[in-house]
Amino acid sequence: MAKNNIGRRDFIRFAGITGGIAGAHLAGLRQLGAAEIQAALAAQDVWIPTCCNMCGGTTGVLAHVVNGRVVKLEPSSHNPIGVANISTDFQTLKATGARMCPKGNASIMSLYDPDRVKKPLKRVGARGSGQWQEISYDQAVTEIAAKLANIKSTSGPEKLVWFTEDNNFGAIQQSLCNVYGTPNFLQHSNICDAARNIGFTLALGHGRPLPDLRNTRYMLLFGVNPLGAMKWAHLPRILLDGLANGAKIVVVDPRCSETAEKAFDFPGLWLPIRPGTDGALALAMANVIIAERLYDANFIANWTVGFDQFAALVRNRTPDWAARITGISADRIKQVAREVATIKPAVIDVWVGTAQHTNGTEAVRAIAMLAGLTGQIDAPGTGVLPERPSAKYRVPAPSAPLPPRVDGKGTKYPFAHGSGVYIEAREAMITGQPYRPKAAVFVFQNFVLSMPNLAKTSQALNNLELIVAVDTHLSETALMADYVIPGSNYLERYELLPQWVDFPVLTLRQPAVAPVYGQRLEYEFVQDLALKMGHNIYPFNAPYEQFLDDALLAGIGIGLAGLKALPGAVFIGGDTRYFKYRTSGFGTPSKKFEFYSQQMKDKGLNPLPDYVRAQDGPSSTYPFYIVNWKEALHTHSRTMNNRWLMDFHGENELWINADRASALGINDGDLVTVENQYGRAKAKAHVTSRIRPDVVGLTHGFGHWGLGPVAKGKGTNDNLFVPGKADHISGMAALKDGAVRVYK
Ligand SMILES: Nc1nc2c(c(=O)[nH]1)N[C@H]1C(S)=C(S)[C@@H](COP(=O)(O)OP(=O)(O)OC[C@H]3O[C@@H](n4cnc5c(=O)[nH]c(N)nc54)[C@H](O)[C@@H]3O)O[C@H]1N2
Ligand SMILES: Nc1nc2c(c(=O)[nH]1)N[C@H]1C(S)=C(S)[C@@H](COP(=O)(O)OP(=O)(O)OC[C@H]3O[C@@H](n4cnc5c(=O)[nH]c(N)nc54)[C@H](O)[C@@H]3O)O[C@H]1N2
Ligand SMILES: [Mo]
Repeated sequence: MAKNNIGRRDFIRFAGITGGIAGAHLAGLRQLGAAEIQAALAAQDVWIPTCCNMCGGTTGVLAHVVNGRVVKLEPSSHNPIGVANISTDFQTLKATGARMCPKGNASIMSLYDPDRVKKPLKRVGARGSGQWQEISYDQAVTEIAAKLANIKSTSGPEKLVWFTEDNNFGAIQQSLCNVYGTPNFLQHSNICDAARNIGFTLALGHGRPLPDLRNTRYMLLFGVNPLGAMKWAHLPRILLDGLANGAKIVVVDPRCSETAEKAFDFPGLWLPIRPGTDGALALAMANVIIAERLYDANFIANWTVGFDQFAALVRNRTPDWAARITGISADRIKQVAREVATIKPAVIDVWVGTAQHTNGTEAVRAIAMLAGLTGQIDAPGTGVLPERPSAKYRVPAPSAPLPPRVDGKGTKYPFAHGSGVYIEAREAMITGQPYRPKAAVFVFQNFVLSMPNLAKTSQALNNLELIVAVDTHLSETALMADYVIPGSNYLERYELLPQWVDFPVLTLRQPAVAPVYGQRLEYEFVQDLALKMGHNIYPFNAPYEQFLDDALLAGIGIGLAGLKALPGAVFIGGDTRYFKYRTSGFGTPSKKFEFYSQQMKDKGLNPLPDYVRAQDGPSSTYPFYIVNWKEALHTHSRTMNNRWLMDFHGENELWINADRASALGINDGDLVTVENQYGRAKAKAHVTSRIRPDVVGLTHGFGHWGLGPVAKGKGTNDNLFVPGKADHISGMAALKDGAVRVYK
């Protein structure tokens, strides 16, 4: 069947097919074997609407399944992720088709990767030696349950620390942690964009304004590269549409990223900033906007608090002051300040390039102040505050009051992100303060490669009695485990996904094929483990689909079958609404946009977003800043065994400025040594004028010694060189701090 002929009727038909399977699920599919499920799907030629998970972007895709195998993925125009984030744009653009990225296209190679973990593995050699015994699933669950029960009774339930990804099956894992009695349920946002989230939350009471790039006239982008790190597949499209419509683009980035490059094709500027200094740049822009009275006096009078205190703070945060810190000239700072305050609407956005430093939250807050000064919030063509429908999961409450957390969330880090503080949890494994964890479970997390400072991670993990990894591959984290449980590929499982667009959308990830290796899915493993530990209660003893069905009914009033029956299995709850603060206020304690934060003051923190230096920068011994980034062909540390993607780009290169390289006798393609007090490794030099002279950098996620034979030994691990501290407000790992020396 040609995909172009897919209409609403076809989607209902597909939904019917998968709906049939779900019906069987609800009637007790857990008793059906993989072979039967396979048979049910086999001999079909269907397009199943689902959502990609090659990264966290959850693009809408159609999986073409022939004879029980996925043969092709195409973007689904029923899902706004891949089309546009504003509802009217979505309605206009979906007729022209949706977009997906190369990683999504290569999903099949991850699904059918011959190097996937196929059977549960038990460690037999020394930790990390890679010696395994294949064991039965039942033996694995039984032994893990017994060990966890023992740790709980002898040392206390809080000695278990559970780490997992954010999008996927979090509620069932939270349920298990609750009944087990550990408060230490952590999710990966605090190694992702937690500082962005907390910075915006402190300023405007919402953690995720989303840029309306298509309808804007000015884009001021700090530390974000939508054309390379496509957080969502529609971002490149709406950004390019915005430029084609005449918007001007200014990109603040120490290197000329794919997005910064657009400033050479369209009206715009690349501002090559010194890493970790974005906060100073934003404060100086605020200085100009206030001194020249370019602010939105009406918005400030009606919807903000603390303007006077903020104005007093930035009075001597002048362009000259910031020029010395940032390396951006005072004239440029004045020019951009004047433009962003007068060319409206303007998107003022910031992501992890700025946020992943020890001063990340303050820098994000300072940038958010520019949106407050200019009133560019929740209006068309600005940062719009999304409203998201949610599924309401029925999570069992803890049976007893939970002991204190191990990671300082809410105490040492009063404004820590909900996902916890990985850096502190690891610290506790090393120091035993406030107490020493004994067990860690990693579900869909490559802690070893994703966390800064490898030496610390190794030390921490070696102190644990029990490590369980649920992973599709023998990642570096799985290699440290005592038990490895085979994970699933997204094309094998369910998920309910509230989407990050500016109107309420909830979409379904659903199985396109049965688990390829007949393995239990992650959520089934969690249920099995809970049952084995004696928790014969909901939601562990219900079919997982029932849990989702209940959550959907409670959240959006339609169940799983209802969601499947919608075109593309996409629920749309309304249109984009603007200026929501005019009716309900901002989500801050004062209900206003806060230039001054009383809640920060109350916790002994600076109520104003002043500039503080990032903790780790260059010295005479280590003269280069080292930064890192994402690239369009790879996701974090997870795609480096994907044969298609590795064919396109099989290693990361160390970008180094041409002048500095020539002074060091380094030519393009040379193998160089990168080193600092934390690590040393070889890297292939990419000599370019597209990076500041005092900065080197590389794509994150390479340098594997695990994952699979394709990944092994390719490229360089950026996290070897990152000190491994946390931002003191959000608890966010500072993944882009650090300095190195480079030699041939
Ligand atoms: N220095 C530096 N460090 C960084 C970053 C950076 O820019 N620089 N980026 C940070 C950011 S933004 C993030 S979000 C984090 C990401 O860090 P992580 O959340 O750890 O993501 P990945 O590195 O992709 O590792 C995912 C692991 O899960 C496995 N896996 C993949 N798909 C599945 C699945 O469907 N099921 C199961 N069970 N396992 C699966 C993979 O094999 C891999 O081992 O890294 C952070 N770390
Ligand atoms: N292809 C692809 N897309 C992805 C992902 C992926 O792994 N691969 N991961 C997804 C995830 S989880 C996330 S969080 C997003 C992140 O999306 P982005 O925030 O765009 O992520 P990065 O590429 O890490 O960083 C953006 C830019 O910041 C620059 N930078 C580094 N240090 C600084 C600094 O101090 N100041 C400034 N101004 N810039 C700096 C880098 O050079 C880089 O070009 O991407 C998402 N999209
Ligand atoms: Mo991330």
